[in-house]
Amino acid sequence: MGLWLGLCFGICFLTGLVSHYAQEPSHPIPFPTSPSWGYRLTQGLHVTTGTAAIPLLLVKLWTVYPRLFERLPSGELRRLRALLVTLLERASIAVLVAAAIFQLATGLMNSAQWYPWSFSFRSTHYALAWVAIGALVVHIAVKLPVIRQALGGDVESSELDRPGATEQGVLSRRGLLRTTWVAAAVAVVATAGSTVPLLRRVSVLGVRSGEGPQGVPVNKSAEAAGIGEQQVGESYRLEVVGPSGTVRLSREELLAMPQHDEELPIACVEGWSASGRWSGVRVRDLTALAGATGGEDVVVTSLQESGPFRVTTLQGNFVDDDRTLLALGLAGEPLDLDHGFPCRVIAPNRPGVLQTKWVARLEVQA
Ligand SMILES: Nc1nc2c(c(=O)[nH]1)N[C@H]1C(S)=C(S)[C@@H](COP(=O)(O)O)O[C@H]1N2
Ligand SMILES: [Mo]
Repeated sequence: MGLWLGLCFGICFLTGLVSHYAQEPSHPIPFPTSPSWGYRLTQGLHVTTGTAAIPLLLVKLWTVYPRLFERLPSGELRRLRALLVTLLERASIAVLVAAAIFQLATGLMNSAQWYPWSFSFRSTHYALAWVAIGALVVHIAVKLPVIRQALGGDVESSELDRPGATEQGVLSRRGLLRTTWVAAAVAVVATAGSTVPLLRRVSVLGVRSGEGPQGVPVNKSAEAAGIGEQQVGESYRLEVVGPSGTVRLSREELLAMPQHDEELPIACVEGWSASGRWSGVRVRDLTALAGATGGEDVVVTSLQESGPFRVTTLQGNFVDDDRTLLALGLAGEPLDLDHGFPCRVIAPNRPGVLQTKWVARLEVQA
């Protein structure tokens, strides 16, 4: 159980680092734009391994919790050093357990789009990830002898069972393991359809059915973002600001520019993803109109009046990539208002949260 839990936490931690880095506004080492499905894969793994870890952690805690409250052996009480070591070990386990529960609980709530807290999810989940992984490494180091013995030993062996047990429990050790695998598998299959199309029909607990206008689910609707018809009507102009000045373009003028088609996914940090066929203008063709020469970051501002995703930074290597579009269409139709009409950013290998909808302004950074 511990081995699988360690594996899940390890994958979750590494893919979490990827996601955190991808969301930073500036990248000392450029975040790659290829493969276009990279973030879809890493974030899918992040949410899937996190989900699988929930039943694993619950069973693990159930099997070990009495140890946290075990009385200190009285013989050792007299020896200060032994007492200190025991207390330190319990404190480190308390930190591990608290951080692990916090991570899995907030992660689960996030993937269910439930944010009942006021702190920043990303920075808190990130900070606690280091606490959890640090405490886990200490825990593994301390328990290495026990781990080696257990992995090399027989599952049926009851040598490490609770001291003081007088009769056999209702569930055998193997039975408990099997039940846990089944629980973890059910948790994964019931939710992974949000990102694995083949599982869509069986993922009864998936937050996103994979359905939505033009075959792509909607994260925030135009109504929820406060986008009104008047903002996106005839008077709409995209503003492109660069070293040579400001260019204003209507939707018709954008449609008159060279159009390109790209098959690219929306991969939400919450764990759902879907691929779409987008059409529109290359962002670098647009920034070139305002005098950009390539390599510059571009700040994207939405028509949306407030909200954490109103302003995002499109890093230079994303701007330069031919697949990065200011999309005007999806699935052969004009973009649905809920997908960001009149136009939205769609770039390869990028967290969904940065694929800004209802774009009002592109500003080339010096
Ligand atoms: N302006 C704006 N753009 C936004 C958002 C938003 O709230 N406001 N949400 C983002 C998030 S979190 C995701 S996952 C994608 C989802 O795009 P979709 O709703 O077209 O599927 O849009 C992104 N673009
Ligand atoms: Mo998202």
